[in-house]
Amino acid sequence: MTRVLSLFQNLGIHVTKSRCAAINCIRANSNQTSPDPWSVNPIKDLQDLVAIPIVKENYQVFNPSPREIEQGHELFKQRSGREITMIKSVVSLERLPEQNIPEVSFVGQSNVGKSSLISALFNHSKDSPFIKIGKKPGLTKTLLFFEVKKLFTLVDMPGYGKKMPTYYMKSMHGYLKTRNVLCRSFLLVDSEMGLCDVDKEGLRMMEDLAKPYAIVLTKIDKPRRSVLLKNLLEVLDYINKHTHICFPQPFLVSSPSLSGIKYLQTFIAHTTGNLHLASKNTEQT
Ligand SMILES: Nc1nc2c(ncn2[C@@H]2O[C@H](COP(=O)(O)OP(=O)(O)O)[C@@H](O)[C@H]2O)c(=O)[nH]1
Ligand SMILES: [Mg+2]
Repeated sequence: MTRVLSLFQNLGIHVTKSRCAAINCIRANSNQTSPDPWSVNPIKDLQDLVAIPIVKENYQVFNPSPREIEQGHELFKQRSGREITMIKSVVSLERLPEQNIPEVSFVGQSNVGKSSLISALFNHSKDSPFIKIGKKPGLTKTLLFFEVKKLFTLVDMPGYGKKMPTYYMKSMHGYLKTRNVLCRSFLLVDSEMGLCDVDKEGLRMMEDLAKPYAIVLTKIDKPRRSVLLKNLLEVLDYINKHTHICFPQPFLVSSPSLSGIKYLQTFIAHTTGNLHLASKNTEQT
């Protein structure tokens, strides 16, 4: 805990017991009017650990209302059996499906939780497409395309990393560089491990590609809250100092508990042009 506190101090964040108590009190009261824990941005659940806003106010650019979050979530619900389907699994760039609807992709190291996250995004639909979740790293070796109600496509990418064969790397890079319908990528980082060298390599690649992307911290059910906060603060510091293209607000998710899933669903609905947000302070992204 001492190390965590000194890290906060290095990042210029002052933690006090009395302010924690005050914020806790406000949270306790506000929780009474917030019946659905899945609708909340999980960053808010860490706010009681520090006395100043975790994400600076001018970086809080995505602020959907509870109603908008329900609308975003609604888009991922499957009503009839074939509204959300896996349309293609491809290895080479020549075989990419021809799509004229917006696309978002999920990029990250093997085992970071890409397939689990896509599965969780579809979790509330009873006939979700079957998605393989790896016990061993490197299970997804192709680009998997999931179409949602003919409105947009989610793409599960092969995990990158040191052991990634050159042709996977080429197809991933080529896809990210040339895909015209790609409107946002999500680079996934394990919230328990924090940013590691391979993640930073991925971030440099995304910056070089200069295509819109955001960071998603996965597996937030695993680390202690203090560790999660420390790793989140490091990610925010990295975004601030080393990126120009990255969306300023990271997304926090847990696939088994579904924490943060509705909030991310809403962002995807918005970023693919399927949900207009009227909320004050929401940047047109
Ligand atoms: N506790 C926890 N485990 C997760 C989460 N997401 C993924 N996992 C586990 O991490 C492993 C790799 O997940 P997978 O989705 O296959 O990762 P991928 O290689 O990036 O597609 C599997 O054993 C998952 O059950 C999460 O949010 N919380
Ligand atoms: Mg996978």
